[in-house]
Amino acid sequence: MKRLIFLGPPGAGKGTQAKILSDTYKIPHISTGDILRSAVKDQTPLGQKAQSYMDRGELVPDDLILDLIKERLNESDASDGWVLDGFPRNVSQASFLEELLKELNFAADYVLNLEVPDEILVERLLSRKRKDDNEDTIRRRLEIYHKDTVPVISFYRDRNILEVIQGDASMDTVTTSLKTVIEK
Ligand code: B4P
Repeated sequence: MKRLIFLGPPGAGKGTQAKILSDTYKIPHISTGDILRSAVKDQTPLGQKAQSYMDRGELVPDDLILDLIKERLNESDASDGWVLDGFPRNVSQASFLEELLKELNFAADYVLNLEVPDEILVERLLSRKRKDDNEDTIRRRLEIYHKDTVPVISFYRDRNILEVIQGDASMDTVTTSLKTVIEK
């Protein structure tokens, strides 16, 4: 049984690697970015509220995300493990998740922090050409990452479940490094 949380800046490869681990270990891949993008595409009430934040490269407000994660982690397919990708993005989301996992009698096994230098992230994201991947938005997402998400790294380091993986390598190399940590 595996409960894995990915941390890392935008474009670090969280989504890419989370999908691979989800297929390898047959556990659901829960990506708040994918959930939000699909809500925007379908113009659901959540999508309508989230869209302007995402287009600006801001985090969407916690009140839009917390209930959504709670519901998703309570679904039956999440009882045997999961890969969380894109959540938590700030310390208040991390504290919420910690309480929620306690209530569910679960604990995260590993928090996998993918490290990649900013210059490489900008290059990767510009070549991806997603709607929120223009240079201004990318810079804003990186600023928000440094301000709001970097403190989450210390939150988990203090709990002794943080593993740092160099994400500035080929996709296969990164996957191998991740599996080495998870299967040790
Ligand atoms: P996310 O969907 O989480 O997107 P991301 O951080 O930009 O990308 P990720 O790190 O997953 O990169 P990927 O693998 O795709 O968030 C989007 C937006 O949603 C946020 O800005 C925010 O507004 C909102 N949001 C999401 N969660 C939220 C939350 N919890 N609270 C509030 N708001 C939230 O890789 C990027 C590119 O690099 C790809 O093209 C890939 O092919 C390439 N790549 C990957 N690994 C590589 C490697 N090893 N070498 C070369 N290229 C590689």
